[in-house]
This record gives sequence, C-alpha cells and structure tokens, in this order.
Amino acid sequence: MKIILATSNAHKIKEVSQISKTSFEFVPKTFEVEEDGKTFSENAVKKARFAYEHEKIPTVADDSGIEIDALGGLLGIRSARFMKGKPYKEKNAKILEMMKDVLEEKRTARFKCVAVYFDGTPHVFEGVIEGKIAYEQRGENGFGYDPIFIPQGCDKTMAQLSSEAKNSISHRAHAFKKLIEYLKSLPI
Ligand code: ITT
Repeated sequence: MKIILATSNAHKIKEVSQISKTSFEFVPKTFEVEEDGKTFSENAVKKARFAYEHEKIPTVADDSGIEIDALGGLLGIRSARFMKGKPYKEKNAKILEMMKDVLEEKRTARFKCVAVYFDGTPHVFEGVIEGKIAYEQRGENGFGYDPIFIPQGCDKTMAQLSSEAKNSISHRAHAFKKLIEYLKSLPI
C-alpha cells in the first residue's frame, strides 16, 4: 500500500523507514504548509490533510518537538522555528546556556511526536520519550536536539545512540509503531 509521507525533513524520512520495516510504502513528498496550530496534533493533521487534498491518496505526517520543563515547556511546537536559520550546534548551545543554573533534578524534558494517518479522516497517534537535558552536547548521530537529550535510564545522549537504538525507543518510534499497527488492522 502506497502512502505519502508529507515531510521536508530528510532525517524523519530515514527514521520512519527504519521504524516501519513493513510492506507499507511511505513515499516522501514536501508540501509548503504553515504550521500555525496550537498543538502538535493540530499541525500534524494540517500537514497530512493538505497532502491528502493534493495527492488524493492516504497520507502520513508528523509534528514533533522537545519540551523542557525548566523553560516552561518550550520549545514545544516552536522546536523547528527556534533560532530559525542557525545551525543546531548554536541552537543547542543556546539552550544549554539558558539551562546553566538548572540543577540535575530540574533538567527533565521529553520529545513528543504526533503522527497522523489521513484517509479523509485524521487518525492520530502519539509517542513520547522522557529524559533530561545534558550539560554539554555529545554525539553526532540523529539530528536536531538529539545531542543535548539523555533518554531516561540511559547515560548517553540520543545523538550517541546508534540509529537502531534511537529508532527503537524514540517518540517517533512509539507514535509510528501505533500508526503501523492501525494500518495492519485495516481490511485492505
Ligand atoms: P516537517 O514539518 O516538514 O515534517 P520539520 O523538521 O519542520 O519537518 P516539525 O515541524 O515536526 O518538523 O519540527 C520538529 C522539530 O523538532 C525538528 O525540526 C527538530 O528541531 C525537533 N525534533 C523533532 N524530532 C526530533 C528528534 O527525533 N531528534 C531531535 N530533534 C527533533
């Protein structure tokens, strides 16, 4: 079954193909959609709906980001727009600077992903990974805020994990595993 994966993020495309490992064919395609929703879910539905109206076949989109408790839940839905145009090395350095006086137990954070399958109706699947913000950037794998995020129960940052390890525990893995279970349950 062919499904459009509406994203402009090459890292997401790689991760979804590693997570899915199924007969579903996710075909990546970029659409210009303004992410002006108030929640991950609103934005993910908007992206998937836009792609569906354009392509006329089922689509999938995800909206995701990092929530840092000591920053009042930021970056949240602004994760992609924070310091837009700057490299992630600088964005991550800025976050670490903002967190410099925050004690270990207050450094809690999480990545969230809302994946939407749209076939005329939105089907919404959420994934979360809890963790904390590191004191320095570590690792070269993954993308975005992975070098400053330490998953719960782990002593490495997400960017120090292999892609197999990240894609078995990540917020995206949790959301897309639910989405794929749903697709497998469809009578097609
Ligand atoms: P599309 O909207 O085209 O899919 P995008 O990169 O703009 O691509 P989002 O709007 O969902 O995607 O923004 C998600 C941002 O959150 C992303 O750009 C990263 O900064 C961050 N993020 C999401 N998942 C992440 C992950 O697994 N590791 C590190 N950072 C992540």
